[in-house]
Amino acid sequence: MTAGTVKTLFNRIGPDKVGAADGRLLDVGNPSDGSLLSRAPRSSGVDVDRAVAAAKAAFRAWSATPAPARGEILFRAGALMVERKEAIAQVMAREMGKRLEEARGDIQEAIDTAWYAGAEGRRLFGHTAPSELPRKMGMTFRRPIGVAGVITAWNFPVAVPSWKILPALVCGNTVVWKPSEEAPESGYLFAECLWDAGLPAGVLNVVQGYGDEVGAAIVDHPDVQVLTFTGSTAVGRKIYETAGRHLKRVSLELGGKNPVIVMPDADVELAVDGILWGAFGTAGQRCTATSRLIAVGDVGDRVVARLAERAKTLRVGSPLDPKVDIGPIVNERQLKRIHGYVEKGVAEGATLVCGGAIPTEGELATGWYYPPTILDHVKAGSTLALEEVFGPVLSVIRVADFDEAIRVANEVQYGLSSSIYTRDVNLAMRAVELIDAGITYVNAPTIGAEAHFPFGGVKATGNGHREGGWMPYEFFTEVKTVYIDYSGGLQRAQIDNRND
Ligand code: UN1
Repeated sequence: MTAGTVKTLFNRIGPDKVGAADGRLLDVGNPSDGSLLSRAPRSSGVDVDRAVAAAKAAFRAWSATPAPARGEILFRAGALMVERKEAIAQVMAREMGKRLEEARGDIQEAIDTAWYAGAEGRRLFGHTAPSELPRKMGMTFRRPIGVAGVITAWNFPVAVPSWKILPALVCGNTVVWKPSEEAPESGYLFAECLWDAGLPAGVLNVVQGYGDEVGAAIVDHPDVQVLTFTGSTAVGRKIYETAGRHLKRVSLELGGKNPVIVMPDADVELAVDGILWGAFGTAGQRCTATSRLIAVGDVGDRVVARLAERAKTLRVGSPLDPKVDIGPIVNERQLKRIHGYVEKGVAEGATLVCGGAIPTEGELATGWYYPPTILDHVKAGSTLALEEVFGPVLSVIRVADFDEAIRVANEVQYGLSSSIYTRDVNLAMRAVELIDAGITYVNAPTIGAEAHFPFGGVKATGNGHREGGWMPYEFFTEVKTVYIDYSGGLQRAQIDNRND
């Protein structure tokens, strides 16, 4: 690619489309072929300070705008996303390597969220309850918090930001967002739908750059009252520590090590379809990806044999080719990390069933590709059984019975998504009850959460919050309790209503 076609990207601070204050840029590569796609601002604390000041200045008017009117802007933004879906998908597929079909799905998830969040402008319900005293009532209202700091990952460059930004906005907060440095243009194009829909200047500000420069400055900024982050558990832990010192409200969406339990009575063909899609869709680069197959009893041999046959038919290649099943890994560092896990798994005694080698010849050698990889007889408690790989790697753990399957499912530090394949409704319901995870699917893959249901996990996957559905509206508001005494006299709670 010639230098002339390399795009220059921008921040957006208040009404201004600007570069980093000190003019620095970072390179954005195409993982399919290693070419240079664009240069984005490599911003720093100065840029964050300006963005936070713009967000703070915009807060008064935005928070005073009636919530239904805020919602209408989100509806208009949703309509623009529908119009621009293909154009944004094309950029996303090039920036982070997601297949076009999946890139369209990523944007669709944001569109779904826009409809939900827009309508929430006419809800944002409070509660009313009877008072313990006569001629007195109690009720609650929701109030916006202030400036929200949003830091997101590259693997869902539009969907995941939409889960955070759209609820934050309809609740009346203003936002400073750092999109991932791997997908800065996808992020900018999503934000542009909101600006073009009529979002006032300063309500949503975008600051491009690296986590340790821009992200850290957002987390540490005293005028950012609420933070939401999707990324690794290690970074989430640091953010929580810093934010804790400031007493900030924080929502963290972190790692996963998602299991599929296959029982001997399962429909094996259905399970294989679900495991292949869950493990190798988006090249395994989802926090919901199927990372462990826990095969119970004699189903192990059958399911592994079918998986191996089918995995070999999956095509690895350009995300722009509709015949391709698995696109590239986002960058070289991740590719090496994934391969390192596979080597470690083999060293720890697992059997390599298929994949497991970085392509060194032909077209695939020019990008960051990794084949669908299955390791069988991975030992419970070994590295591959416990750590998040974030690539197209499936570890098969063989167990004797249902109880052992649950024990193994729960032995990891994470608890995001999970699944069981069985025809036995009692076992399915027991799995729903016993698996430590935020999401459990029955006879369906671990990926594919819908925008109107809560999304999030337990243990080291998060800190107790949920995105999606009705829950983020609680997170992005403060509750105000109001008592109205219309008795005309002093009434003392806990005292005047008692005669004991
Ligand atoms: C993520 O990987 O961070 O359930 C989000 C799914 C998608 C969202 C994944 N709807 O796989």
